[in-house]
Amino acid sequence: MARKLKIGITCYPTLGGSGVVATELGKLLAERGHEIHFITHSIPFRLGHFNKNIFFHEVEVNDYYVFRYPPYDLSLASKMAQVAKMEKLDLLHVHYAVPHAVCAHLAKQMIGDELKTVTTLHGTDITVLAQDESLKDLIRLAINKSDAVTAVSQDLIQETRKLLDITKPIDLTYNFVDKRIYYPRDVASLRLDYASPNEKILMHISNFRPVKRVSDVIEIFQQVAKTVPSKLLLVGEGPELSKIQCKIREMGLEERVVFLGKQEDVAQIISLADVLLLPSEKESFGLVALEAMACGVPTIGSTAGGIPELVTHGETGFLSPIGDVNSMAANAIRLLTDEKLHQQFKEACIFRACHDFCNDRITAEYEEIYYRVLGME
Ligand code: GMT
Repeated sequence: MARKLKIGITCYPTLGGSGVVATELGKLLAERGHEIHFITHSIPFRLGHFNKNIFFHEVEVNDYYVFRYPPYDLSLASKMAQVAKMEKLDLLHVHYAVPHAVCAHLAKQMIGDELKTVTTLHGTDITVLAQDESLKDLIRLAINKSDAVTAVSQDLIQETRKLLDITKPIDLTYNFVDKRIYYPRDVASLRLDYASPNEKILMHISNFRPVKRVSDVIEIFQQVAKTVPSKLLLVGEGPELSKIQCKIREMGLEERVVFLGKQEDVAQIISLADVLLLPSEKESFGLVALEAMACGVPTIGSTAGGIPELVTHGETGFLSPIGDVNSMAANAIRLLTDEKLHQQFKEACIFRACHDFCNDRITAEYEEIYYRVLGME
């Protein structure tokens, strides 16, 4: 049996799907007997219960008076090296090229080549940052210096190659959901707090950044609400929130839209929905669509980035070109007015999430990559 590993994990601990995936992966690896050391600026928000194999090392930023900007990245690199040395880490698995993979490269230079580094690309580090000429060389360096690089969709691999001219192999490792947490919850009585028995629930969950096109969500809902008695539940918050609130008032939809703000228990909330709306402009994977899928909720969304690798058009949801709100609304109406079709989609969703994106399968894929970089195949 292969030896258990000591793994350092760095991610953005407080927001977004990348932090969720990194934290859940750490927890699953710990359950499999590996020793996991999170090296981040605060405790990852999904860390949850105590586990004897999980450790947290806080990165504290030096704020000397000569620093105009406190250098978080240098503090992180030093902390990575310090933890790697003290805990005799086998490898660092970092989520996001900039700055995390750059810091891991610096840490490796302090420790030596025996410390291996694995970088997972999640999207905006490539699709947004790599468009900036001033950052391209840095991102390329971070990728080329990693012992292994993974990306969360085939689309992101292609984008990375195209934008950065990278020839190094990139492993495809899809995001996953823990099937012990993400399954259709019994929310019959909770549902009555949001919608009457004859109403359908549409839901959108995001960080309300412009790339999520939350305006499209409202326009889709406006069309749906004309023919289907329904409510729209909006979960999350972010820069576009007040603009969206205005739009909802202007359209006279206040009575039919409910804002839930940021929520922790996504599985419970998503189970309330009949469909999830994800009309994003950019989406390297779309973790929320997978969370919905595992809870039996089909997605009506765009064909952006990696969404089509996750949502099978006509089986687990319907996809339309970015910005085509008429088509998205028509698809939502079709699903919400055909009970038999909706039930069929729901079953296909649960099956696909369990088989293709389940925690055991993807965790094993990451383990395989770790053993490969350590020459322990
Ligand atoms: O979508 C965001 O704005 C958050 C971002 C993040 O840093 O978590 O999400 C990215 O990583 C997720 C996990 O791999 C993916 O599911 C999202 O599709 C990806 N977002 C984008 O590509 C815009």
